[in-house]
Amino acid sequence: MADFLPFNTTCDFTTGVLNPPGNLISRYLADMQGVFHDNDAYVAMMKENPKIYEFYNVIIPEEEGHLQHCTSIVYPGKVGNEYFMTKGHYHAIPGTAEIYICFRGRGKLVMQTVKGDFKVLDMYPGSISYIPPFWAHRTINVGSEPLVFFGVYRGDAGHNYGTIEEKGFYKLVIERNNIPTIIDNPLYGR
Ligand code: PAN
Ligand code: ZN
Repeated sequence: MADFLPFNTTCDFTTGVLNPPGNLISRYLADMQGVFHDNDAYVAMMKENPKIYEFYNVIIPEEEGHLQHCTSIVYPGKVGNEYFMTKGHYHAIPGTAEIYICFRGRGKLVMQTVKGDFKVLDMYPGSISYIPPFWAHRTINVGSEPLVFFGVYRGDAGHNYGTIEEKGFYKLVIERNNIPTIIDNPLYGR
């Protein structure tokens, strides 16, 4: 690891774009079947298949001593009354934490554990959110501009999407009377 040389990446705080871009992953609505609770709204919106979010990963070895880091951009919008959001995941090594620093926009950071704990934090420019070991995490754009944030986590943490894909999050964030509102997930476990 001592052979690995220091380097800079440049981030545009407004767009979240990294230079060099590293590994860019874009997720469109078509990549998120079964994620949003209103399937009729999902099907109707599939005519446009909008981009929901993307993230730029700096290329770092997947080893314990390193730190993965990336920027994410969640676009504004809704599927029915549910805001655009990330898929969400546990880390493949579940006992690895993460820090999110928000640069732009308004978000909700939804977190849960397999034991049943649940927590939501606000994301706003300057917020530094600590996602402790063992907490699944998803980000939701509840504003009208892109939600842009930086994340950093252990090099070998990896991603486990399967648990969330199978069961979902315990709760959802929907718009009700123009206000982001947390409700029980009617589809949890189905
Ligand atoms: C983030 C997320 C990113 C996209 O970099 O990977 O925001 O969300 P999903 O991975 O849930 O699609 C992170 O938490 N990395 O560990
Ligand atoms: Zn993560």
